[in-house]
Amino acid sequence: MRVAIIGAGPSGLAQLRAFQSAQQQGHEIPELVCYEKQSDWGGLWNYTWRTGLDEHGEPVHGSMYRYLWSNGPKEGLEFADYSFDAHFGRPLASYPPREVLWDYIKGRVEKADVRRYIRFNCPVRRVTYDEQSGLFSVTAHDHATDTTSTETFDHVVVASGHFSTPNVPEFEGFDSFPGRILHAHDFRDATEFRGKDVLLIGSSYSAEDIGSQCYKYGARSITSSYRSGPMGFEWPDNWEEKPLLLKVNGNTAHFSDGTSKRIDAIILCTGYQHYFPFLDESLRLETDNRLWPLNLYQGTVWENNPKLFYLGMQDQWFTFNMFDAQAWYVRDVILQRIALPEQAAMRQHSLAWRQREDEIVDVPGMIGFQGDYVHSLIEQTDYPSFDIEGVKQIFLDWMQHKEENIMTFRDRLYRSVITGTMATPHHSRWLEAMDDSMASYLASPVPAAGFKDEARQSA
Ligand code: FAD
Ligand code: NA7
Repeated sequence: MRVAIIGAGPSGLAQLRAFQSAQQQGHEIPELVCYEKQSDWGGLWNYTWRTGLDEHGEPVHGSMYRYLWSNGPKEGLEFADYSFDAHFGRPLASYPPREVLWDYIKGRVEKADVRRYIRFNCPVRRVTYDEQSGLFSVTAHDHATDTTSTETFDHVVVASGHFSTPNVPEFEGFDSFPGRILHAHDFRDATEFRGKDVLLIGSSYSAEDIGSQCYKYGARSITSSYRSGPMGFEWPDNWEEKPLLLKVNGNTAHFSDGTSKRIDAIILCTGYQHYFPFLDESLRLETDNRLWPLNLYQGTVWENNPKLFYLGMQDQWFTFNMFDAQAWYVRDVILQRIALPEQAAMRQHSLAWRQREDEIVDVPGMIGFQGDYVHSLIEQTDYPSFDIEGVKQIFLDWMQHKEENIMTFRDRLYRSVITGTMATPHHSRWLEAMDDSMASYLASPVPAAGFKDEARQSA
C-alpha cells in the first residue's frame, strides 16, 4: 500500500509521526511519500523573506513575518507525545517567537527520523482518481531535476494548509493610491512602516497582530477598518477602529461612517482562500474559513471518496494537537483499525456537527466546540490522551488576558497540561523584546522590575 502526503507543515509532519509511532509499536506501515514544495519542513513556521514567487517561480507559501510571536499560549498547542520540557530541557515563557516553535516542531520529527519520506522542492501539480484501478495518480514537479513524474497511490492526504493564498478585495481608488497596498500574506517587516500612518482592513487575527507589530516597531498611527464588527480591544492612543473603508482618494481614506483619515499604506488583513488547484474537481474541498467545513467526515475524510483525507482545514484555535488528533485518526482508517460507515451515515454525522457549529454564538463557544472535536478524535485512537478541558480553560484565560490588555497579554504565563510545568517569565516584556531570534529568547533570564510579581498574579 502506498500513501501520498501533500505538504510537510505541522499537519503533514503529524501524519508522518503518526505512522512512525505505529511502526515503533511493531505494526507494518504503508510506503509513504510526502511531497513538499518548499526546500525545508515546518510549513508556515519555516520563515521566508520572499514574497510573490519563489526561486523556482512557485507562489510563495509563507505568510509569517519577522518578529512574529505565537498569538496563543504554547500550552494550548503542545504535542501530547513530545512536550516543551522534553525538547528544551527547561521551562519557557508562554508565547515564544516563531523560530522557537519551528525548532520545537522539528525536534519531534527529527527524533522520529521521518525526513527520509519527504521529497523537498516537489510541488504537486495534479491529483486524479481512477475508478477502475481504485488508485490516485499524483503528478509532481521535482525542481532538483526539473522533471515531472506521476506515481500511483492507494490513499492521498492533503495537508497543504489554507493560510497561504490571499483573499484580496479591491476598494475604489486603489489603482491611484500613492502609497503601498499589500495583503497580510506579503507582510514581512513592521519596521518598513515606522513613522507611517497605516490602514488595516479586517478585524481578525492578522489585523490584530500586524497592527500590534506596526505599533511596536514605531508606526505613527494605526487605523483598522472592520466589515462585521470591531475587535474591541483597548488599543493604544494612536490606534483607532473604524467601520468599513468606502474608498481612497489620493492619501485620504473614506469610511462608511462619513469620517476620513490621511494614510500612507494599506495592509489587507482580509484572510485566505482554501485553494487546491492541483486537485481534480471531484476531490476538491470548497469552504470558507470555519470550524466545520462540509463533506469531511470526522473533519478529515472526504465523504465523496473516503480514500482521500484532509488535515488542518478548519479555522484554528487548537492547532498542533488538533492536527495530531486528525493524523492519528486518518492513520487508523488507512490501517483499517477504524471502519468507516456508509456515505449517508458519514454525511449525517458531519451535518450534526455543522448544525452545532451554526448554533455557536461567541468565541468561548467556538473554543469549546473545537476542544470537543479534538476529544472525539482522540477517543478513537491511541494518541496520548490529555486534559482537553484544561486546554479549553487556557484559551479562555488567554481571551481574558487579551481583554485586559492587548499589548501585554503575551507576558502572561500558563501551566502545561502535559507536564504540569508552570511557564517562567521571559527576560523582557513582549512590547520591549525587539529581537525575535531563538538565541535571544533562550538567553539567560533577566526579569524586568516588577515582572515577577505580575507573573505570579498571572499564574
Ligand atoms: P502549513 O503550515 O501552511 O503547511 C502546509 C505545507 O504544504 C507547506 O509546507 C507548503 O509548502 C506545502 N504545500 C502547499 N501546497 C503544496 C503542493 N501543491 N505541493 C507540495 N507541497 C505543498 N498557529 C498557532 O498555533 N499559533 C500561532 O501563533 C499561529 N500564528 C499564525 C500566524 C500566521 C500569519 C498564520 C498565517 C498562521 C498562524 N497559525 C498559528 C496557524 C497555522 O495555520 C498553523 O500553526 C500551522 O502552520 C498549519 O499547519 P499546516 O501543516 O496545516 O499548514
Ligand atoms: P480570518 O480570521 O479569516 O479573518 C479575515 C478577516 O478579513 C475578517 O475580519 C473578515 O471580516 C475580513 N474580510 C474578509 N473579506 C473582507 C472584505 N471584502 N472587506 C472587508 N473585510 C474583509 O483571517 P486572518 O488572516 O485574520 O487569520 C488567519 C490566520 O492567520 C489565523 O489563524 C491567525 O493565527 C493568523 P468579517 O469578520 O468576515 O466581516
